[in-house]
Amino acid sequence: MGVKLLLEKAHVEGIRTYEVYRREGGYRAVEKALKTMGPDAVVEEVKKSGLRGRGGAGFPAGMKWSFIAKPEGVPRHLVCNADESEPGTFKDRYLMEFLPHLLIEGLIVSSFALGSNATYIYIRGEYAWIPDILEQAIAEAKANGWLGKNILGTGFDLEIYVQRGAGAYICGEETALIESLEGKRGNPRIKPPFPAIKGVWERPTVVNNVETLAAVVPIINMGGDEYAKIGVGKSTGTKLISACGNINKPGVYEIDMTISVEEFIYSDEYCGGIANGKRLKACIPGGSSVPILPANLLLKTAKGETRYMNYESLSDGGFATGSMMGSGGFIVLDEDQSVVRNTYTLARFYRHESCGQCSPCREGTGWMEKLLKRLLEGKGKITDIDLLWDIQRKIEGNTICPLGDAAAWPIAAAIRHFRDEFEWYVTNPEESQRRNYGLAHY
Ligand code: L3W
Ligand code: SF4
Repeated sequence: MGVKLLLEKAHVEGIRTYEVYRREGGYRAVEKALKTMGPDAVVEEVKKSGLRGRGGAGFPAGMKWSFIAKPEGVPRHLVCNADESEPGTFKDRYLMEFLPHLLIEGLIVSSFALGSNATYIYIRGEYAWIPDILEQAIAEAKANGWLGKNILGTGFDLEIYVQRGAGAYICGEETALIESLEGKRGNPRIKPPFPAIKGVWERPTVVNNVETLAAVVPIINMGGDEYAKIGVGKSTGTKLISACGNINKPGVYEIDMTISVEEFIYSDEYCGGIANGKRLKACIPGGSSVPILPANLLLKTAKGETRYMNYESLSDGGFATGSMMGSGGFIVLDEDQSVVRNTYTLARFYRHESCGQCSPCREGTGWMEKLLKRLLEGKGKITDIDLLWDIQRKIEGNTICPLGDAAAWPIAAAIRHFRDEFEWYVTNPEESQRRNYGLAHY
């Protein structure tokens, strides 16, 4: 049984309520941070912990916090990115639904560190039932003196507001989220300036993912150095993985990033193996924006080294930035799945979610969807595959926000690793239409 820092208490009866959460040791991190540490010391602990952003980019959280500008007399804000919309990713939902006080506690400590007196949770509209859970936890925390004016007599004031999104994936991109929070259409802004300099209402703002902010609680309780001893290399602490697709035990798992991908898929503690006795075909290890890997490259790297569930071991996917660890959305495909069809589903998703500001993304995502549909319908040509490759190349790196890249990478990886399957749709148009070619569930 691996170490559990976030989900340890998830199954305690009534943990969603303040009484039980407090009885189980909740809000100790707030007491410690506010009464004995001070803001700079909290930032220092988070830096020491090596915590990396859990939303997808893996950017060091302590470093981001230290970037926040502090102009005289200008309020600063913390924004919790709960717009979890990456296909295959549902770990933030789990945290918010079952451990709302853990998030609220993390937000109080983090707001204190950053000097935010008004902190926002921006939550995706489709998580319709969760804002009530969060509002309840906020009300309980306030009634017990953890929020409001002069918290614990330290002079620190904090209010937390929950803002619902309206169902746009792009609002998970931090600058689009900020625009939406300001009441505008969620169009990403050009960076720099980064939100840490100019964010909500042009004020210095830190945007962090739900899991990142929840992880601040164990970091403060155990100390940054102890946290950094868990995991390996620059993959410190634990990571939540939402596992789905053709596995026996889909769900949210907390791992300590030292386990191998093979163990994660096949051990009973985690995914429990491939469903229905099928063989593993491929996997998208970190949410739909990272490359798909065929089974042989998933379990071992091209050099034949065992692959582990951490940022470094999952970083040679052949795409420009980031790690295939991504948001931790682990999508498994068995031997019956069609990579072309799965790629089409993703292409359709990105076309639908493109905000339309940049031509390569707006036009390219539409073309890619059309070409993939043509292939799937048995009407494609071999040159369509080359055209697909060309279009994705022209999107990558040429857009305002990473959605363009995220639309391009899955297509690049699918063609790179499964070109024969794309060609099969061209050379076997009738059979491809007769076969009930599967689609993983995510
Ligand atoms: C100040 C600098 N701040 C960087 C900050 C920046 C941001 C963070 C990371 O995209 C990825 C995307 C998706 N001064 C700074 C600075 N920062 N340099 O650091 O920035 P960045 O640009 O590396 O990434 P991002 O814009 O946050 C996130 C990928 O994650 N993804 C997941 C997406 C979906 C979800 C979800 O549903 N939960 O996250 C999966 O791979 O494609 O590449 O805060 O401001 N010099
Ligand atoms: Fe909008 Fe796509 Fe450009 Fe991002 S890359 S700003 S989603 S058009």
